[in-house]
Amino acid sequence: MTTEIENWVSEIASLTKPDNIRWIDGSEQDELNALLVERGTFTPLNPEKRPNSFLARTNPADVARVEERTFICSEREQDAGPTNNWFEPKAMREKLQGLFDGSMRGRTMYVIPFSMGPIGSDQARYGIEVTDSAYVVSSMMIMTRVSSKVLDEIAAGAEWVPAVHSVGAPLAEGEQDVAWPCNPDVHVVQFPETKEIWSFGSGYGGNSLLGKKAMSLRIGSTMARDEGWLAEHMLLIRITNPEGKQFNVAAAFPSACGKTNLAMLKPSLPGYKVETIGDDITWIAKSSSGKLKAINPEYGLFGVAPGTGPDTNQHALDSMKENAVFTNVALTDDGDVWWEGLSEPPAHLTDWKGNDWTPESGELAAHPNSRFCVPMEQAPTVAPDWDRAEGFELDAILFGGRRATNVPLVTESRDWNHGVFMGATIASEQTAAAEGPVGQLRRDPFAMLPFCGYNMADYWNHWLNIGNQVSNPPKIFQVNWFRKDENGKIMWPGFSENTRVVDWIIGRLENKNKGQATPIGRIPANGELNIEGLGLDDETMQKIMDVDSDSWMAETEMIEAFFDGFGLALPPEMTRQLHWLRSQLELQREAELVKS
Ligand code: GTP
Ligand code: SPV
Ligand code: MN
Repeated sequence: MTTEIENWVSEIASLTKPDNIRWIDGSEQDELNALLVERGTFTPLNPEKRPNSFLARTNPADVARVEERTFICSEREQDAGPTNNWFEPKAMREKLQGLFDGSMRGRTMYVIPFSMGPIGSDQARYGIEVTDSAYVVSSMMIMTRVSSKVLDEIAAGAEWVPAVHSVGAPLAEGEQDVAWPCNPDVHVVQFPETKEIWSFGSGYGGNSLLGKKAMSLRIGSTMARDEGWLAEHMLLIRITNPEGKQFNVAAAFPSACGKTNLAMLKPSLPGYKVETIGDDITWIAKSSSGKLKAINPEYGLFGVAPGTGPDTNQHALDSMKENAVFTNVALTDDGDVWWEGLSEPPAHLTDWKGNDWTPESGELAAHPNSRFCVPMEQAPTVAPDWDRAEGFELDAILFGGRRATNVPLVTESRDWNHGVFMGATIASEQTAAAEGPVGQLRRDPFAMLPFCGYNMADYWNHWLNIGNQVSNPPKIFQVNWFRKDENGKIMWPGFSENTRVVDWIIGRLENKNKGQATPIGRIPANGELNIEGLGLDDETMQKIMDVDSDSWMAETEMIEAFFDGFGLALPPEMTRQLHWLRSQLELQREAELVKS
């Protein structure tokens, strides 16, 4: 152990004033789970139904990431950019000193050494999280590699990210604890220059499991900028096609927009195989062969429960048969879990708030952002070599979002720079993964809006540079599973049937499909997308693929307004791409006029 870490731990302890300090080495899972049961944070599930599994119910006010309370504290406001909440670092430090002063009183402070990426790999990065939440420790042991070996790596000179977490609910002498302690004054704070994380108030998900969004994306993206790699909100899969050829694909979709589902895709076309490497975060570096290579820095899955059922994602269900922690799902009368989309609703449940529930209750039994948490290794689709240190060379990158209108099922970019424009202009209807108005359309570039640790415009520039530094970058596509008809019904069957889109994309990589040029990129030519047996008529397919010049012209206005917010930081290439798109839309409009 280094004295640097010891000094830091005692410094944090003298600020937060816990009763005890406990160093975690990764062997404590069972002990902590038992403690969480004793305290009432965990309800053990029926071991005959689901061995070694638990249900946690949070405080109903602590159920999702809180983006309004997430701060990037760079020295200069310009370095956080217009899409982040910036706060002056010195003022924030003072604020944090106040919040954390005595915040762990009456509790144990756990010290968790963790690694994002295989320990010892040159792509791995280390962190130490201190927390007063046993739930966080137990979850971190699933989601990251928690081990005292991390301390050895640090002692041997590796860098590490200090991450401080407190639920902000000190206990007075003799005070009875609650099942889910938290504090409404949530602060999730990143200092990109000193690579520090401070999180106060929330015990939930990305707010408190600091290896995830805070380190792997917010701090990760700034490390990546400085060191010449990419830290992304992406799933990572290896696809084997019917000819036995393998393709590695990463995909960025905003929160609750389908990453975990695509990561565990159960192919609907014969001869295809999809193996899971990662479902939420991908770190990408330049490989020696002129390609980009990727790893999943995480160690577990923290997936959205609602909507996960035998018809949508059987593989995900298989991953959570045992050793699973569920948060904010409903409890069945026989001690198992339930959520909307799992099966026909049972006659009686205990809902996520702990109340009696029947189908007549008129409320959701599970919170829309309820989650399951399991080790990666439990995914039945996990690639046997998923955590190999050398990573996986990327053949394609997909960008997507929830778009009821405008965006076709699949579009191929013309080249890398156009692909970066596609990523930069992704918009998506908001989901329950974050506090805020569900369903409202917002720009979510690269699905990184809540996760980019620096100026988004500089991040686009970094993307442009990385692609142009390698000789064989992956091809970039945009997908949209969520286009709706005039009755508000999603037209594309999605889930397993997304295999058909994957099939077309691989056909493009192999140069077997030609596609059809449109102003926004190449879409499948007539007959190229295999829709055999789906029962989709021509009119519906036409609507799923349609590129409408008028509504796209309106979209360019929105894109321009969004770009304007970045001022001089906007890479000129983005403006060039926008002009090109407009000129192509003009041409299509003229052609349509001639035709009519
Ligand atoms: P985060 O973990 O928040 O980053 O979410 P994610 O991107 O991994 O999303 P996930 O795969 O968990 O899916 C979120 C929701 O979208 C679930 O309710 C899914 O059932 C639903 N979903 C996923 N894929 C599809 C699809 O192809 N079609 C439709 N209609 N819904 C989908
Ligand atoms: C997301 O919101 O993108 C998630 C869940 O993956 S959380 O871990 O809370 O960030
Ligand atoms: Mn996510």
